[in-house]
Amino acid sequence: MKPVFALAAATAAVLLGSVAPVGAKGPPPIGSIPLGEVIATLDRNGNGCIDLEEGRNYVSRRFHALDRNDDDSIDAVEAPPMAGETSESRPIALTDWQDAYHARFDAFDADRSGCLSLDEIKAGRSAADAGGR
Ligand SMILES: [Ca+2]
Ligand SMILES: [Ca+2]
Repeated sequence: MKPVFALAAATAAVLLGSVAPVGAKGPPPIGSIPLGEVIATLDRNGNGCIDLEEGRNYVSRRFHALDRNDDDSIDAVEAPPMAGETSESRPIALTDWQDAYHARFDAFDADRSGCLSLDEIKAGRSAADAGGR
């Protein structure tokens, strides 16, 4: 793709309100999944809540989908920082990505059950919206 064409495409994306990075694929950030769908999307063992491992598998899949050159590092080209991301610095190593997820999981898991209920996710997101990132 020639630079001038890429620029035109990027401008069009901005104008259309779609600012997804070029080539970005894979699952969306957990934080962007609608509240009513997040449990159904991530709850693989059907216990009605998101276990640490279920969320961890999800964010790991997402990491590898974003890591297009498979160097186990996500740079700013592969994934420009977006609102709601767990980290805004680049590049991000897989371990840092998972650590950020763990920290977020712990912050959300109010009753320390090791599993996030819909209420906990709802409360966690409200807290994040209020400024705690
Ligand atoms: Ca589960
Ligand atoms: Ca990479």
